Amino acid sequence: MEETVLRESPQFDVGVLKPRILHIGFGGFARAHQMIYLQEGMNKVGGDWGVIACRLNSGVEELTALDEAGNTYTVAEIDADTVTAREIGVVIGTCHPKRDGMDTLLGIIAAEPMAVISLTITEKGYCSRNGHLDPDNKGIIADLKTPENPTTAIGVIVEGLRLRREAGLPGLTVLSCDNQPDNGKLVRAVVLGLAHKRDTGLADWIDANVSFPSTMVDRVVPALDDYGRDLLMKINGREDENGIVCEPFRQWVIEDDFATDRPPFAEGGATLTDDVRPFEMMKLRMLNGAHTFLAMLGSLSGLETVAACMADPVFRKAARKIMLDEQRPTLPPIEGVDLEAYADELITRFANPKLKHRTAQIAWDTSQKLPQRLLHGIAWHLQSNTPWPLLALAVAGWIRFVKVTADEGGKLTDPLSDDLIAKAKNYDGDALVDVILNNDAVFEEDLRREPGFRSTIVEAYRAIAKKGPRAAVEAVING
Ligand code: CS2
Repeated sequence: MEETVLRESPQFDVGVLKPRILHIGFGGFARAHQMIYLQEGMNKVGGDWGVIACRLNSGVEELTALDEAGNTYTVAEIDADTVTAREIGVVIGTCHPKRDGMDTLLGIIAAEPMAVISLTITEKGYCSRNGHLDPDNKGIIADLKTPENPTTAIGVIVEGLRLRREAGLPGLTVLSCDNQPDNGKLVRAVVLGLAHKRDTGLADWIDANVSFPSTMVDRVVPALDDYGRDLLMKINGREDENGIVCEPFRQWVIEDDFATDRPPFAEGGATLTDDVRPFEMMKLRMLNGAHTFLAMLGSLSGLETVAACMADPVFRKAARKIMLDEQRPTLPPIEGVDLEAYADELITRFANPKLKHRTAQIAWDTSQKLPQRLLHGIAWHLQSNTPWPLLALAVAGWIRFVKVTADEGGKLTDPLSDDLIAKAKNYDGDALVDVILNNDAVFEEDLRREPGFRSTIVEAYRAIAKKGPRAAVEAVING
C-alpha cells in the first residue's frame, strides 16, 4: 500500500540561533529524538537554541554531509500506512575533533552561549564500573596522561569545563540521554571522578556550577535500511545521509534541574519531573529488558527483526509475559501509569511492520546492558523468592549467543568481545556459564553470592542447549 506522506518544516527563525547546545554522539537516535523535541518546542515558543552536532569517533562523513546539506535533514516517522516527514532545522553547525581539531571542540564548550551538553554516547561511553569512574578504562588512562587532548566524552566535558572556569564563564547542564538508571547521577559521578584526579578545585567548581539532570528517553530508531533510504529519497528527491526513519512514538522524561535557562523541551512534548527513576526503571526493564530477551533468543532462533519476533506467537507471548509477570512486580508504581496498558502498547510498537529493527543490532554491547535491563529485576526476585524463568533464559541466551558466535569464528560488537569469545572457545556447558558469570564488571558480587542465581542460569542454559532456544521459551510460557 502507498503511504500517505505528511510534511513539516521548521516554523521558527533559524537566523537567531546561537551555539547553545552541544550534542555529543549525534547518531540516528539523537537526530530522531532530542532534535525533534527541540524543534517542536521552538516551533511553539521560539528561542536561540542552536545545536552543534558532534561525534568523537566514527561519523566524520555524516557530519560533513550535514554541513553540505545546510545542516538540515529529515526524520520520517512511519507506521503501517502513514509517514510524517519533518525537516529538522535546529542544527547550526557540526564538529568532529578528528576533522576540526580538539581545540575547536573545546572552544565551543568554553564559549559564552553554551548552556547544555547533551549526550547519546551509549553505555560504554561513560567509562564507568558499577556506577563510578573506571580507573582501568583505557580512555580514562589516556585522558589523564594528556588531559588537554582528551579521547573520551567524559574527558572532553572535564577539559571543556576547566576552560570555562578559567574564562570566568558560568557552569552549564550536562544532559545524559542514554539508557541507564540514574543516568544523570552516573555522568556526574564519572565527570567529578575524573576532575578529582586532575584538580580538586576544578571538581569543586563543577560540583557547584554544573547540573546533571537524569532523563528517560524512548523512541525506536533502527539503523537505516534500504527501505528507509528509498523512502527518504522519495520524500526529498535526493540522498539524505543524515535522514532517519523511526516509529511515531516518542517519550522523554527529564529531571527539572537545569543550571541555566532551559531549552523548550517541555514545550516540545517532554515531561519535566522531580524524580525520573520510576519512569527509567519501567522503560529499562519492560521495554529494553524485553528487547534484550528478543535480541538473544530471537536471533538464536533465526528471527532477524523485532517485528518478526512479534509475528511468532511464542515470542509475542513471551515478550508480554517477561514484561508483566517478571518485570512489573519489580517496579515502583507510578501515579497515572497502568503497566498492563504500557505492555500492550510496547507489543504494538514492537510489531510495527514498517520498522526493520534488527535483533542483531539490539544485541550490540549486551554486556553493558544486562545489569539495568535484566539483572536488577533478577536481584529483586531472588530477594522475594519469586520465579524468573524468562529473565534466566535471557541471560542464558546471551551466554549461548556468545558461544554460537565463537563457534562460528565470529566476534561480538561489544567492548568485552575478546574476553567473552576466548572463554567461549575454551569452555562449554555449565563450565562456560560459570566462567562468564564470574565477570564482576557485569555480575556484581552480591548477585553472584545469592543462592539460586547460578543454578537457575545453568538450568536455563542447559534447556536452550538441549531443546533449542524457541522450544526452551515455549516450555516456560506453557509451563
Ligand atoms: C534497544 C534500544 O538497541 C537497543 O539496545 O533496546 O535502542 C531501544 O530501541 C530504545 O531504547 C527505545 O527507546
